[in-house]
Amino acid sequence: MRAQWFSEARFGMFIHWGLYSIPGGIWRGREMSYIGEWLQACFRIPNREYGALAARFNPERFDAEQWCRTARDAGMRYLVFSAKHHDGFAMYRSRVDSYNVVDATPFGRDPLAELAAACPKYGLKLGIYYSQDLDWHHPDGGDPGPESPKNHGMSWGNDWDYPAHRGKRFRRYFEGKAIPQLTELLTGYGPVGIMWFDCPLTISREESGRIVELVRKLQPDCLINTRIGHGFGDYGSYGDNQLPAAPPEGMWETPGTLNRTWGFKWNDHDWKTPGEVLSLLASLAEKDTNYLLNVGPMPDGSFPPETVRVLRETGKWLERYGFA
Ligand code: FUL
Repeated sequence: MRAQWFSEARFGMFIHWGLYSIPGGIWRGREMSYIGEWLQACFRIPNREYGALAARFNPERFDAEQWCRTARDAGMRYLVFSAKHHDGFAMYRSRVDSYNVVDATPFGRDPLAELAAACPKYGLKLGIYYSQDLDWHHPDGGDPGPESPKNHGMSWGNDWDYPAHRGKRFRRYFEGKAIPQLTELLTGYGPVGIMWFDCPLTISREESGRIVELVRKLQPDCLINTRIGHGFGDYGSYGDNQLPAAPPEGMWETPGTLNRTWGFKWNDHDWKTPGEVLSLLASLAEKDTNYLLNVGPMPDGSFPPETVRVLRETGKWLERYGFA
């Protein structure tokens, strides 16, 4: 069964890493209270200015093998890497759009390629996060418009660079960027275990279905989470940090943070203890729900020391009692 590995996996590593990791929640001396990867929307930073962060992206300590080893030693069986978050910046080499980590940064390496090569060595399945709807860099990226409710006071779409909501044609972004980039991701990195989609706010049923078809065609064994939208998907994504009440049918996963953010924030020190992680893992496992626990790597490419400590302790405990 193509999904068997997922039901048995129980524990995975979510990785949110991007340009937002550099300011780490602080922009021009002002600190945001919301999750770090929303920095651009929070401060309504124009793309010209936000994109300039790319010139400073040079994570000398990035080591895909080290990331994978940390995941494996924590008892995790898969990882999901943010190939493109809502800011629209591709964290892999994209020929479709030069707004990507290889072409736009002094780093010039493709972290997704390095992770794809490292994962199998540590028994990990590779998953890819792709924001299929929201894209703040593209003029036609998903935008529910000024009448729709805000997200913690922020616009969902980029209405600071591109205010004319009615002139936006999602289709142009969808055909011109999302589909071609998804094609790159599904053809350039070997077997993909999961395509992890998010925030289906404006995408149509037909468009979500098109993505499903593309994944099925290019990677028949790849699983899709339900945040693809419109009831599609192979397994259910609960809300962020959500503990399900009753064991549901089918396969489920809860994405969770280790502190209060996904993308790295300099001043978020509110770490869960290994005991808390273990008890969440156990409660979720009891409900046949995988735990996709997040790591927000720092701008230098390393994991925050606290993250490493908590994950190491968690893994040691699981091993001692025969769970890993
Ligand atoms: C949410 C996103 O908006 C957050 O930035 C994060 O990626 C989380 C896992 O999903 O819906």
